[in-house]
Amino acid sequence: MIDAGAIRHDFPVLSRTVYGKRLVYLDNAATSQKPRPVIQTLVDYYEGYNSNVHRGVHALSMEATQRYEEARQKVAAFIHAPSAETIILVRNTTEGINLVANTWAASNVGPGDEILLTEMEHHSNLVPWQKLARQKGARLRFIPVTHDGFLDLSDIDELLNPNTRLLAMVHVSNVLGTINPVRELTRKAHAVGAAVLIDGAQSVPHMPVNVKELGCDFMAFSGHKMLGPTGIGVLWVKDDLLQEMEPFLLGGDMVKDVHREDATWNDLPYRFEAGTPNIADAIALGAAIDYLNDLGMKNVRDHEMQLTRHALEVLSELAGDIDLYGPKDPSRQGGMVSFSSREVHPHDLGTLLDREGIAIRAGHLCAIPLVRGRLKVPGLARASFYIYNTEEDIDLLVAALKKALTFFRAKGVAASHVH
Ligand code: 7TS
Repeated sequence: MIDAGAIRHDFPVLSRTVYGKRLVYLDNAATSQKPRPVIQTLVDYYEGYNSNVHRGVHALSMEATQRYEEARQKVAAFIHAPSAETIILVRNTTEGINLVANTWAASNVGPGDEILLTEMEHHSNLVPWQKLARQKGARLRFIPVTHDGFLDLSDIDELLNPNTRLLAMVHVSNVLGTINPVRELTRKAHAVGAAVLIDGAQSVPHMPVNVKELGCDFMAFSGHKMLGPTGIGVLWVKDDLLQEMEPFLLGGDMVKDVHREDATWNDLPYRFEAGTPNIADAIALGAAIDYLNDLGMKNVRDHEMQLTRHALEVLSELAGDIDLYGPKDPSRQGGMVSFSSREVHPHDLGTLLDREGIAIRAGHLCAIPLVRGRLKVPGLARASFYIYNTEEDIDLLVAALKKALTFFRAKGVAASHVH
């Protein structure tokens, strides 16, 4: 069990006020807050052993290298990767996916090939594939999303076919919260010879994830959504594919030997980490993983399920005023709820909630084809939870929502904002 009330004390920012109100932070799918041990790890690095890695013979550099490589091992263990060599440290999920598009996919996707995505992808698992498909003469295809927010698998045996080179899909949707059946889909994709990339940005921070069990070939996620600093993320690649991949960024640290006309590549995974890496933030991601492991990822998931259950329950009191999106089933969705008002534009709702100290996300949530194309709304409001959120936070959200809706109704201006 997670004691969110106690955990909150580890997060300095949660004790601040916004417009004189206690901060209620419900924008965790965008980025999480950072606990003191993570912040202290950054300070310790810069005050105690700041230096470059992998190249120094001096004590500070060896210390930094050791801590940096320990962080890589913590990441590997956290997702049950078979070895630390299969962990590439990047900036974020977006960079991880772009790395795959520019390396493995650049050499393995050709004219007439198909890349299968879903209709619920974040732009970072869509736009890189659009460019690749244009360059290679490949075709993008999409698994549709049903009205209640699930993948519609009725045509999956046609969508996954011998032309499919890659299935790239989100594990947990950042818009609907839907937990996708990635393990089953990975098996099906492998049966037709396609590789599988999973966008784990909204799953790895919130539930136990085991890449060996899932069986996928690539998994990308961001440190900043799992208590770590910004600027550090992870791309995991299955060993046999990693061995074949050509480097993406070229320069220092990724080479073994360099001649005037050519060069040989460094060992794995260093050949994919050109230049000075994000040392401090990687080490602090290790501290974030320690923090999550101390809580236990199953407990994290259970806590968020409980919060989602509570949110769905109390939001149902507003059934006449707001529409809820996604599964509406805590066991089938991540810790978030998305909704829209029939009368008030989500940005206006977000702004009024902000005046009450409540931080939510509003808009297209970086998934325009899903939100505007499929759900056909201008935007959504999303409350997303983490380990330090309480049922009281959700009650404050609902009270503020009621107040905002009453305010707009009284002013009678709301309808003109919805377009
Ligand atoms: N994939 C998913 C599913 C995401 O939710 C996000 C960020 C990304 C990829 C990109 O992560 P980044 O760290 O590379 O930026 N999602 C959100 C969100 O929902 N609100 O703000 C960022």
